[in-house]
Amino acid sequence: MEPKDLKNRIVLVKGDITEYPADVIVNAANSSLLGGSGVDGAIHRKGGKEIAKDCQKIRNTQGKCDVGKAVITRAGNMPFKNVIHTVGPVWQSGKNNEAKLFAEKLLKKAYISSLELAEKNKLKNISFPNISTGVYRFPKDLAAKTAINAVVEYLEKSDFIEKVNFVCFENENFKIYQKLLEEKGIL
Ligand code: AR6
Repeated sequence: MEPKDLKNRIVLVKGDITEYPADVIVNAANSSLLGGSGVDGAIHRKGGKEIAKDCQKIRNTQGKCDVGKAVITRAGNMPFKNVIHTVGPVWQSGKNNEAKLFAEKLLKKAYISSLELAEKNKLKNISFPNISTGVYRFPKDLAAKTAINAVVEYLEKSDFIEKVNFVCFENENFKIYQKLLEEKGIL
């Protein structure tokens, strides 16, 4: 696929994911699905009890959400059709190369699982936060590269998803994405 075609389907945004219009937003959750800090905290605060209720229901029926997997709930008080909750890998410092590759693979899987779940639920416009780059301490540049490559690979295979919004809360992440997307001719 030409960069110009991806240009229309990948959007870079600086700000709060709960404030940017989309069909569905992705939450960087943890395996318990019971909430936390960072973007998870913001989404549960804004969305209200409905999201926690749905997460609890999933816990009761399916159990915990493994790293790299994704589940879907309603969006509560937010103007989205749904929220997809995925779990990124925790980065451990002093990783050997094998462990680093495994972490990258799991982060890629979190993006792909979310896109697959969006498509399965007929959601065409999806926003992602910078999964694993906060509490889970994944190196920001490697996380951005992994996220962009996963999304590009998916969009090249399937034309169902119309828009993927990378919503960067921090300026540092925004700049990293800007540089990488420009290098690929997407921005
Ligand atoms: N909109 C968009 N991005 C945000 C927002 C927001 N409102 N708030 C923070 N971010 P993190 P993780 C960015 O820590 O590293 C939670 O406790 C933030 O700047 O939210 O995957 C969960 O329950 C960072 O770049 O998620 C898990 O236990 C990015 O979101 C754990 O943290 C991800 O940071 C998951 O850690």
